Amino acid sequence: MTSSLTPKKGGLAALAMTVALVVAGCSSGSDSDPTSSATGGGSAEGGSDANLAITFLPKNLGNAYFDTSDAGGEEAIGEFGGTYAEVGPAEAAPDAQVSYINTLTQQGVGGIAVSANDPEAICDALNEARDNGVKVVTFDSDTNPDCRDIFINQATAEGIAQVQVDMIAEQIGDEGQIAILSATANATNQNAWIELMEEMLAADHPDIELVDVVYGDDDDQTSFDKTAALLQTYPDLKGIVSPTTVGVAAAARYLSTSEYKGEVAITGLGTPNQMRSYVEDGTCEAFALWNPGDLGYLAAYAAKALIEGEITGAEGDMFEAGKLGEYTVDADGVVLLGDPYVFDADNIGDFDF
Ligand code: RAM
Repeated sequence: MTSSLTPKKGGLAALAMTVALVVAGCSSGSDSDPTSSATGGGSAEGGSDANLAITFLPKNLGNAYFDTSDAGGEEAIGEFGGTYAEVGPAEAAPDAQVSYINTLTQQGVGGIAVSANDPEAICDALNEARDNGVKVVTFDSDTNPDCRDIFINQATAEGIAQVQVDMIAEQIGDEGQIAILSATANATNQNAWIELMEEMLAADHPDIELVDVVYGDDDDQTSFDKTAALLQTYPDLKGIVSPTTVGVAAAARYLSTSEYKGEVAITGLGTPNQMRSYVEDGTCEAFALWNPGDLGYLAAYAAKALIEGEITGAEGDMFEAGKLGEYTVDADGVVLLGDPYVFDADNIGDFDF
């Protein structure tokens, strides 16, 4: 298994180029069909009679993270000659994705790649889709395992929690009050990470006090307002951890023009392009993420392997994922992309996503 998000120099340059191509909507596959990948909803032939119409359903539209992950999916689907589409709600509400799933089932797509706003709320709709022959891949934020065929996990929950605990501890000198600014209250991924961060803080950082967990709903303005409220409520706050790209960017924007800039630490999970100016102006020392483009790319290849009947999602199943190489399905139908990666002033210039 490989990930192109690596600290090696050549890897960084290659990643920057790949990402630039993906963001520009180009496809690197010589056999790609830009007309089919530009439209969605129909079925496509992938060298067999398999229905390789695969639709991406993010938590919500208008989030740069999902723009990048879904562009990775589009690149992959272009490579194997399927039909890419993306649909999704404006707001990341628990059941906001249900109507989209029902429509995709009626349209008879081959696969759905979804990041879930809630572990349970979309399960009935997904299982109805599966009863009708649609393969379901969750990526980024899982449902309960019995509602999907495979979950593409960006990194282990322990690894994602640990890197954030390590960053905030280092940035505040391992003592003082901190708060967490999360996404939505029901998000499977953030809730798993927060639970582990709480355990790690309690076990290894006795002088750090987690005073509050608040929710910005992966909405820029709500996250901005929640940051202001945290700073007002806790005058001794030393740092904010935001395990969401929307939240960390909104909190950094608030801090960057406030009296707290450089005084209150901000870290968490962010995209380099959204965080660059805040790293450069000293608002944020370091933050982490993985490559969302690779995540979507891998989800698309997993959907293809399921649709073509090459795998069922059973432990030990193996499949090819284009430029990323070969992956193996672990227990509970989970496929692991790689490790989280820390961005700071020294390396952020190497990335463009
Ligand atoms: C936001 C979303 C997504 C999460 C990233 C880190 O874009 O909540 O689910 O994985 O942040």
